Amino acid sequence: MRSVALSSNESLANLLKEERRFAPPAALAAAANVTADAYAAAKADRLGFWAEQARRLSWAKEPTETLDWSNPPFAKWFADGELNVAYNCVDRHVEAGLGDRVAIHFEGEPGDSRAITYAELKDEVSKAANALLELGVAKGDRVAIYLPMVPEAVVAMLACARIGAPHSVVFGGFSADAVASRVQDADAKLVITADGGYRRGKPSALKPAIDEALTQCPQVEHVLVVRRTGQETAWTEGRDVWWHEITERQSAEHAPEAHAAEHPLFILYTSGTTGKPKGILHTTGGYLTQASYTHNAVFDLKPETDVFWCTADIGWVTGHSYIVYGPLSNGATQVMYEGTPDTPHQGRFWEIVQKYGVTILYTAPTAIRTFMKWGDDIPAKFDLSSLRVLGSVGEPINPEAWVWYREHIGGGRTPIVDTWWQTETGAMMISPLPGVTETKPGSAQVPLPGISATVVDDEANEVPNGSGGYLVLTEPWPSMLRTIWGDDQRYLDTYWSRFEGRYFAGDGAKKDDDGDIWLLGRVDDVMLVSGHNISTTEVESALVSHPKVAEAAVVGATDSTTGQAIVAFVILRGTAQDSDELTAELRDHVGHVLGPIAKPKRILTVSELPKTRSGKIMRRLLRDVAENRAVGDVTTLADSTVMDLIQSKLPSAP
Ligand code: 6R9
Repeated sequence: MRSVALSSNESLANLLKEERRFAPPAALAAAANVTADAYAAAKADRLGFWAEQARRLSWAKEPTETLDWSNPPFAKWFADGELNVAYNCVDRHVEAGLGDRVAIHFEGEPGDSRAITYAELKDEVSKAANALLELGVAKGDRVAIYLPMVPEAVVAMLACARIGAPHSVVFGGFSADAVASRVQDADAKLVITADGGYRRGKPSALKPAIDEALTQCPQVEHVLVVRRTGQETAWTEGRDVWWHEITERQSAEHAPEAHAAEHPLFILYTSGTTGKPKGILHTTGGYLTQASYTHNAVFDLKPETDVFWCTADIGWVTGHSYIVYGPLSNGATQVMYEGTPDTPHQGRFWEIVQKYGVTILYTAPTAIRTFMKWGDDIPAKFDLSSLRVLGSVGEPINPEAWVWYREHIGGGRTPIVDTWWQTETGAMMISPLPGVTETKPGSAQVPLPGISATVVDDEANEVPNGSGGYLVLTEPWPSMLRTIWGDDQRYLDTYWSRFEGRYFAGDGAKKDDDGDIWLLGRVDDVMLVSGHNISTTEVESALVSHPKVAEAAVVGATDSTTGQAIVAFVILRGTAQDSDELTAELRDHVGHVLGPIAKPKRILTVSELPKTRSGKIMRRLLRDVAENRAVGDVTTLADSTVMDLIQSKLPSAP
């Protein structure tokens, strides 16, 4: 990682002033699951607070100890407790008489739909668990999952959890090489995939990537194949097994075994910018406790009446914690959508909200900015009055996008929870509470009850209010990663070596005058202009606050006079036309909002930005373009042709 040293009297940009405030709606506050006293209670007795949250779950053996931190930073939570995650997500709701409640309203991209009740989910998970056992998967074996957004993905994950076989979900759409390196690193014994999935109106094959990847993974014994599209599929006799054939003949009874709280639940790879991907390891009891608690608290979930929809892909940690483990452990009813937001039309999301009466929507800033670009008239055609809480995750949300989300999707009524967390943290860490927090557009604001986070300077001193630095977590939390799979040293080096005794998240942040936290982007992306650290997030937010700009990505490019110069890539809104006058106007606008030091030296208008499958802008690739270098590794891009488009715009590109 490129590390940026902050000179002692220099703060990590603290330029943006956002004065808008939104109080929680009175009715929501009055009936909220969590009230302001939770903060004080958790502060007075942090471990007692988490022990109490663990009681949300059904334990086969109740834990008597909460945290074992005798060998930091290797944590054990609830270590002498035992539980089964699938039992907690499915069976116990059926036993409580909720078997007829819909767990998943599945909406396929071509328009097919399926409602799956908790009773049906229990049968499907049990059959799949029995099928895995028949295929020789035993407790502790790893299973790789490479599926589209179909209910079988949820069933497969829960079946693995049920028998204690850690899953490793790989984004459907990653290349064969990316799959191979992940399957090898986890030493997976079985792979679950599909013939294909629907994307942008067409079937898109998945199994060929597995066939290619497995030429490098001789240890994989079987490939379980879900039939989704019915397209032609190459078949390896003896190795490949149709999901429907094997599950159909299984018993719908499977007795869930209790697993130790620290038994591995899953590995999820984060791409990182260099080196081989890191297998983030999560375990059972602490992970489920925090996924369940945060889903209930941050969305104010009322499982009897709410319809929850998290638009993430299951291959992203957000899908793990807020499609599978959080909502299902809470007995929620949720929507699961297979496809893209513009298929067959740009109102598809809003049509789904209207169709199912979605009450809580959780999506990413990248999607919100795209909806802004498509125009206000599109959501206006649908009835979105069922919505009562909106969530955001994945990147800092620009204040302008936040306000647009609240106005045009939330009808000006809904609180927005901007939730900061990471694959490594397993569940939400910093977020407003919808019935408590007076929200500020663009700020994740406060650590959740039971979570300790702060902002420090280069010397690990906590910065005063009004200053910037590095975001750190100062106490262990239940859903924290336990290590990097097979590489304890890398776990220590990556997260625990920068600041003694503190977890360094890799993000820059500032505290405002009230002590609220604003995330400023990855420190690798921070720009150093004439000796000033300037955050990408603030310059991007300034650009997006101009009415003609839909999206912006800025990078620091080497510059002989200023060290680095700010280069901005912008996507214009609607009918706005690229011109020298507009570029000058945008530069002046940034200068006006943030100060002259933050004015981009160059502004390039583009039609797309390079993003990962989870919607994060890959600034590293834009830096390559801005510095006239050959573009680096693009294997985790959602669409690798984007870089060609951007380069073709550049007059000086080699
Ligand atoms: C859940 C997830 C983690 C990184 C994280 C940060 C960025 C996520 C954010 C946010 C500002 C938010 N991030 N949520 N930045 N505000 N609300 O995204 O996990 O894919 O591992 O990414 O995403 O930079 O460090 P992951």
